[in-house]
Amino acid sequence: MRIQAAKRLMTLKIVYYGPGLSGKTTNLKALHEQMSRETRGALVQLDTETERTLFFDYFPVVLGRIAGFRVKVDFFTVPGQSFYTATRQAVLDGADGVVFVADSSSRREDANILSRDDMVRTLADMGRSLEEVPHVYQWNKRDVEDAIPVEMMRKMLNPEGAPEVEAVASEATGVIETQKLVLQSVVAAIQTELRRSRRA
Ligand SMILES: Nc1nc2c(ncn2[C@@H]2O[C@H](COP(=O)(O)OP(=O)(O)OP(=O)(O)O)[C@@H](O)[C@H]2O)c(=O)[nH]1
Ligand SMILES: [Mg+2]
Repeated sequence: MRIQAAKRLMTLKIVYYGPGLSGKTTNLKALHEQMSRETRGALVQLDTETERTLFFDYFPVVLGRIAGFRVKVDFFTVPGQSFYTATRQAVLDGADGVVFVADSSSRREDANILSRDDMVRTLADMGRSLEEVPHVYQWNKRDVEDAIPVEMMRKMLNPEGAPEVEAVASEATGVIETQKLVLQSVVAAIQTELRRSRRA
Protein backbone atom coordinates (compact mmCIF):
# COMPACT_ATOMS: atom_id res chain seq x y z
CA MET A 1 0.00 0.00 0.00
CA ARG A 2 1.29 3.42 -0.88
CA ILE A 3 0.16 6.43 1.11
CA GLN A 4 0.55 9.90 -0.37
CA ALA A 5 -0.30 12.06 2.62
CA ALA A 6 -0.28 15.40 0.79
CA LYS A 7 -2.68 14.09 -1.83
CA ARG A 8 -4.71 12.20 0.80
CA LEU A 9 -4.39 9.21 -1.49
CA MET A 10 -4.04 5.51 -0.67
CA THR A 11 -2.96 3.20 -3.50
CA LEU A 12 -3.70 -0.50 -3.24
CA LYS A 13 -1.93 -3.12 -5.33
CA ILE A 14 -3.83 -6.15 -6.56
CA VAL A 15 -1.93 -8.88 -8.40
CA TYR A 16 -3.41 -11.57 -10.64
CA TYR A 17 -1.21 -14.64 -10.24
CA GLY A 18 -1.39 -18.13 -11.74
CA PRO A 19 0.07 -20.55 -14.30
CA GLY A 20 0.72 -19.66 -17.93
CA LEU A 21 -2.41 -19.18 -20.05
CA SER A 22 -4.84 -19.52 -17.13
CA GLY A 23 -6.57 -16.29 -18.15
CA LYS A 24 -4.97 -13.54 -16.06
CA THR A 25 -4.56 -11.09 -18.93
CA THR A 26 -8.07 -11.93 -20.15
CA ASN A 27 -9.38 -10.99 -16.69
CA LEU A 28 -7.59 -7.67 -16.65
CA LYS A 29 -8.74 -6.77 -20.16
CA ALA A 30 -12.36 -7.67 -19.39
CA LEU A 31 -12.24 -5.78 -16.13
CA HIS A 32 -10.78 -2.72 -17.78
CA GLU A 33 -13.42 -2.80 -20.50
CA GLN A 34 -16.23 -2.87 -17.97
CA MET A 35 -14.98 0.04 -15.90
CA SER A 36 -16.14 3.53 -16.63
CA ARG A 37 -13.84 5.79 -18.60
CA GLU A 38 -13.92 8.47 -15.93
CA THR A 39 -12.45 6.26 -13.23
CA ARG A 40 -10.02 4.02 -15.07
CA GLY A 41 -6.52 4.66 -16.37
CA ALA A 42 -5.05 3.27 -19.59
CA LEU A 43 -4.25 -0.42 -19.97
CA VAL A 44 -0.47 -0.51 -20.13
CA GLN A 45 1.97 -3.21 -21.11
CA LEU A 46 4.66 -3.03 -18.47
CA ASP A 47 7.77 -3.69 -20.51
CA THR A 48 8.75 -5.00 -23.88
CA GLU A 49 10.61 -8.10 -22.73
CA THR A 50 7.68 -9.63 -20.89
CA GLU A 51 4.78 -8.86 -23.17
CA ARG A 52 2.49 -10.77 -20.93
CA THR A 53 2.52 -8.35 -18.01
CA LEU A 54 -0.26 -5.82 -17.96
CA PHE A 55 -1.19 -3.01 -15.66
CA PHE A 56 -3.92 -0.46 -15.14
CA ASP A 57 -5.21 1.67 -12.31
CA TYR A 58 -8.69 2.55 -11.27
CA PHE A 59 -10.59 4.62 -8.71
CA PRO A 60 -13.35 2.34 -7.43
CA VAL A 61 -16.30 4.60 -6.72
CA VAL A 62 -17.79 2.13 -4.25
CA LEU A 63 -14.82 2.24 -1.93
CA GLY A 64 -15.03 5.98 -1.38
CA ARG A 65 -12.61 6.92 1.35
CA ILE A 66 -10.75 4.91 3.96
CA ALA A 67 -9.57 6.86 7.01
CA GLY A 68 -10.04 10.08 5.05
CA PHE A 69 -7.98 8.90 2.10
CA ARG A 70 -9.21 8.51 -1.45
CA VAL A 71 -8.51 4.98 -2.65
CA LYS A 72 -6.87 4.08 -5.93
CA VAL A 73 -6.37 0.49 -7.01
CA ASP A 74 -3.53 -0.70 -9.22
CA PHE A 75 -4.18 -4.00 -10.98
CA PHE A 76 -1.26 -6.10 -12.24
CA THR A 77 -0.87 -9.48 -13.94
CA VAL A 78 2.21 -11.63 -13.74
CA PRO A 79 3.49 -13.64 -16.69
CA GLY A 80 2.75 -17.26 -15.83
CA GLN A 81 5.36 -19.06 -17.91
CA SER A 82 8.07 -20.64 -15.79
CA PHE A 83 11.01 -18.61 -17.09
CA TYR A 84 9.61 -15.26 -15.92
CA THR A 85 10.37 -15.90 -12.24
CA ALA A 86 12.15 -12.59 -11.70
CA THR A 87 9.27 -10.61 -13.17
CA ARG A 88 6.77 -12.49 -11.03
CA GLN A 89 8.78 -11.67 -7.90
CA ALA A 90 8.95 -7.98 -8.81
CA VAL A 91 5.24 -7.76 -9.55
CA LEU A 92 4.18 -9.64 -6.42
CA ASP A 93 6.31 -7.43 -4.18
CA GLY A 94 4.13 -5.20 -2.04
CA ALA A 95 0.84 -6.74 -3.16
CA ASP A 96 -2.08 -5.85 -0.89
CA GLY A 97 -4.22 -8.56 -2.39
CA VAL A 98 -3.82 -11.49 -4.76
CA VAL A 99 -6.18 -13.23 -7.16
CA PHE A 100 -4.98 -16.73 -7.98
CA VAL A 101 -6.39 -17.52 -11.42
CA ALA A 102 -6.46 -21.32 -11.73
CA ASP A 103 -7.06 -23.14 -15.02
CA SER A 104 -9.88 -25.68 -14.62
CA SER A 105 -8.60 -27.95 -17.39
CA SER A 106 -7.43 -31.31 -16.03
CA ARG A 107 -4.36 -30.98 -18.24
CA ARG A 108 -3.30 -27.97 -16.15
CA GLU A 109 -3.63 -29.66 -12.77
CA ASP A 110 0.12 -29.81 -12.15
CA ALA A 111 0.68 -26.33 -13.55
CA ASN A 112 -1.82 -24.91 -11.05
CA ILE A 113 -0.15 -26.64 -8.13
CA LEU A 114 3.35 -25.61 -9.23
CA SER A 115 2.24 -22.01 -9.67
CA ARG A 116 0.66 -21.88 -6.23
CA ASP A 117 3.83 -23.40 -4.69
CA ASP A 118 5.85 -20.78 -6.54
CA MET A 119 3.61 -18.02 -5.16
CA VAL A 120 3.92 -19.30 -1.59
CA ARG A 121 7.70 -19.53 -1.95
CA THR A 122 7.99 -16.05 -3.46
CA LEU A 123 5.92 -14.58 -0.63
CA ALA A 124 8.06 -16.44 1.92
CA ASP A 125 11.18 -14.90 0.36
CA MET A 126 9.58 -11.52 1.09
CA GLY A 127 8.87 -12.52 4.66
CA ARG A 128 5.16 -12.96 4.08
CA SER A 129 2.88 -15.95 4.45
CA LEU A 130 -0.21 -16.62 2.36
CA GLU A 131 -2.24 -16.47 5.56
CA GLU A 132 -1.52 -12.77 6.02
CA VAL A 133 -2.01 -11.78 2.39
CA PRO A 134 -5.68 -11.23 1.47
CA HIS A 135 -6.31 -13.52 -1.49
CA VAL A 136 -9.07 -15.18 -3.46
CA TYR A 137 -9.19 -18.05 -5.93
CA GLN A 138 -10.75 -17.81 -9.33
CA TRP A 139 -11.62 -21.16 -10.89
CA ASN A 140 -11.37 -20.02 -14.47
CA LYS A 141 -12.22 -21.79 -17.73
CA ARG A 142 -15.25 -23.53 -16.23
CA ASP A 143 -16.43 -23.93 -19.85
CA VAL A 144 -13.73 -26.41 -20.92
CA GLU A 145 -14.75 -30.01 -21.55
CA ASP A 146 -12.23 -31.53 -19.16
CA ALA A 147 -12.94 -29.14 -16.29
CA ILE A 148 -11.97 -30.56 -12.89
CA PRO A 149 -14.83 -30.47 -10.34
CA VAL A 150 -14.62 -27.40 -8.12
CA GLU A 151 -14.45 -29.52 -4.96
CA MET A 152 -11.28 -31.14 -6.28
CA MET A 153 -9.71 -27.82 -7.18
CA ARG A 154 -10.53 -26.57 -3.70
CA LYS A 155 -8.84 -29.60 -2.13
CA MET A 156 -5.72 -29.19 -4.25
CA LEU A 157 -5.34 -25.43 -4.18
CA ASN A 158 -7.38 -23.87 -1.41
CA PRO A 159 -6.94 -25.89 1.79
CA GLU A 160 -7.01 -22.60 3.71
CA GLY A 161 -10.61 -21.92 2.65
CA ALA A 162 -10.07 -18.50 1.03
CA PRO A 163 -12.97 -16.98 -0.95
CA GLU A 164 -13.57 -18.50 -4.41
CA VAL A 165 -15.27 -17.52 -7.65
CA GLU A 166 -16.06 -19.62 -10.72
CA ALA A 167 -15.36 -17.86 -13.99
CA VAL A 168 -15.24 -17.93 -17.75
CA ALA A 169 -13.02 -14.90 -18.18
CA SER A 170 -13.11 -15.10 -21.97
CA GLU A 171 -16.84 -14.37 -21.73
CA ALA A 172 -16.28 -11.86 -18.92
CA THR A 173 -18.21 -14.14 -16.55
CA GLY A 174 -17.11 -13.92 -12.92
CA VAL A 175 -14.54 -11.23 -13.64
CA ILE A 176 -16.21 -8.36 -11.79
CA GLU A 177 -17.21 -10.65 -8.92
CA THR A 178 -13.61 -11.75 -8.49
CA GLN A 179 -12.41 -8.17 -8.37
CA LYS A 180 -15.10 -7.21 -5.84
CA LEU A 181 -14.23 -10.16 -3.66
CA VAL A 182 -10.51 -9.44 -3.55
CA LEU A 183 -11.12 -5.75 -2.80
CA GLN A 184 -13.50 -6.72 0.01
CA SER A 185 -10.80 -8.94 1.53
CA VAL A 186 -8.18 -6.21 1.22
CA VAL A 187 -10.38 -3.48 2.70
CA ALA A 188 -11.41 -5.75 5.58
CA ALA A 189 -7.74 -6.43 6.34
CA ILE A 190 -6.92 -2.70 6.28
CA GLN A 191 -9.82 -1.89 8.58
CA THR A 192 -8.75 -4.58 11.04
CA GLU A 193 -5.24 -3.14 10.97
CA LEU A 194 -6.56 0.41 11.50
CA ARG A 195 -8.64 -0.65 14.48
CA ARG A 196 -5.66 -2.44 15.97
CA SER A 197 -3.37 0.57 15.58
CA ARG A 198 -5.99 2.90 17.09
CA ARG A 199 -6.21 0.70 20.16
CA ALA A 200 -2.43 0.50 20.53
N1 LIG B 1 -12.16 -21.60 -22.88
C1 LIG B 1 -11.70 -20.58 -22.19
N2 LIG B 1 -10.61 -19.92 -22.60
C2 LIG B 1 -10.16 -18.88 -21.86
C3 LIG B 1 -10.83 -18.45 -20.69
N3 LIG B 1 -10.15 -17.41 -20.17
C4 LIG B 1 -9.11 -17.17 -21.00
N4 LIG B 1 -9.10 -18.06 -22.03
C5 LIG B 1 -8.14 -18.17 -23.15
O1 LIG B 1 -6.92 -18.67 -22.65
C6 LIG B 1 -5.81 -18.14 -23.37
C7 LIG B 1 -4.80 -17.52 -22.44
O2 LIG B 1 -5.35 -16.40 -21.80
P1 LIG B 1 -4.45 -15.24 -21.16
O3 LIG B 1 -5.37 -14.30 -20.50
O4 LIG B 1 -3.52 -14.69 -22.15
O5 LIG B 1 -3.63 -16.06 -20.08
P2 LIG B 1 -2.54 -15.53 -19.04
O6 LIG B 1 -2.87 -16.16 -17.74
O7 LIG B 1 -2.45 -14.06 -19.07
O8 LIG B 1 -1.21 -16.19 -19.62
P3 LIG B 1 0.30 -15.77 -19.31
O9 LIG B 1 0.42 -14.31 -19.49
O10 LIG B 1 1.12 -16.56 -20.25
O11 LIG B 1 0.62 -16.19 -17.91
C8 LIG B 1 -6.42 -17.13 -24.34
O12 LIG B 1 -6.56 -17.76 -25.58
C9 LIG B 1 -7.78 -16.82 -23.73
O13 LIG B 1 -8.73 -16.42 -24.68
C10 LIG B 1 -12.00 -19.18 -20.27
O14 LIG B 1 -12.63 -18.91 -19.25
N5 LIG B 1 -12.37 -20.22 -21.06
MG1 LIG C 1 -0.89 -12.77 -19.37
